[in-house]
Amino acid sequence: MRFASTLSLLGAAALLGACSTTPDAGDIIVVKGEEMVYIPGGTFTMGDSAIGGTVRVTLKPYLIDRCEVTNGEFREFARRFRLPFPVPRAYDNLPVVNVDWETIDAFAAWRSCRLPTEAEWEYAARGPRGYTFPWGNGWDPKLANGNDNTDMASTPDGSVDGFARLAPVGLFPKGASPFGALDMAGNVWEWVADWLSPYPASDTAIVEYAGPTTGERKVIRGGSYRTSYVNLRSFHRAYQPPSAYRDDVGFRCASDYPVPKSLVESYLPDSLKTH
Ligand SMILES: [Ca+2]
Ligand SMILES: [Ca+2]
Repeated sequence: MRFASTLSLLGAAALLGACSTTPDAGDIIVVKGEEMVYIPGGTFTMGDSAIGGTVRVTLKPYLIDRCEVTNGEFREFARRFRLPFPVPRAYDNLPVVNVDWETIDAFAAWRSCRLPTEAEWEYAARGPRGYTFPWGNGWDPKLANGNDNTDMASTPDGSVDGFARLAPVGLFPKGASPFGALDMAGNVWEWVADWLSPYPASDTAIVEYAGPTTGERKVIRGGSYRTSYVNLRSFHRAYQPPSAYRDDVGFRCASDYPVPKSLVESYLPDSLKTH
């Protein structure tokens, strides 16, 4: 999803212009027309000791979509490859759902991106301080589109997030992750690249951890408008077969950094263009 906010684009351009050769964490970089946030490399603890264990992971710099992929974005892909896509244009700002893993993997390649690894997804959501939720450690139902009818869904004043089903992407800016990614908690679950597997035991941080190369179930992350805050915790793992279609599972793309010069929009300073 690309926001046509002059302010945000000017702000990003100013930020990038002030840099020498490397963006700052959370800077927005537009790649093939889509806003992605820059995440510097880092080492963090993936998972949670109370639910399935942890693993130390070291990541190289990468980009991840600021928002979930929308119906509007997916429509172009479907048209190009003559895929049936009977979703009305009125829903173009909603996240795409009912998409199987193979199809979205192909979408990511078409966009010159890829799916995030599970580790990249979790780091993008929790940030370097390892928050429980993208915004911090405390649950707040106003900061994400979760299930309005579960325990703790309501705030003390009785209000909820305002969406019984899908919300347009990017409507919870106060729920942004430390890197500026939106809807990492709730709205739709998000497919990642990895097959489900227990985290490996390791005495040292694993570089670019990406799970096993084969499996039967793909990981989904972040919870959805159907789920309680428990599933919206950023370390929570769920899964389904790659052939599954669900009306509350979508995705976002990631990319290595730097990206090829030809894919980056013109406002990016020459100092940031490589290859
Ligand atoms: Ca909701
Ligand atoms: Ca989400």
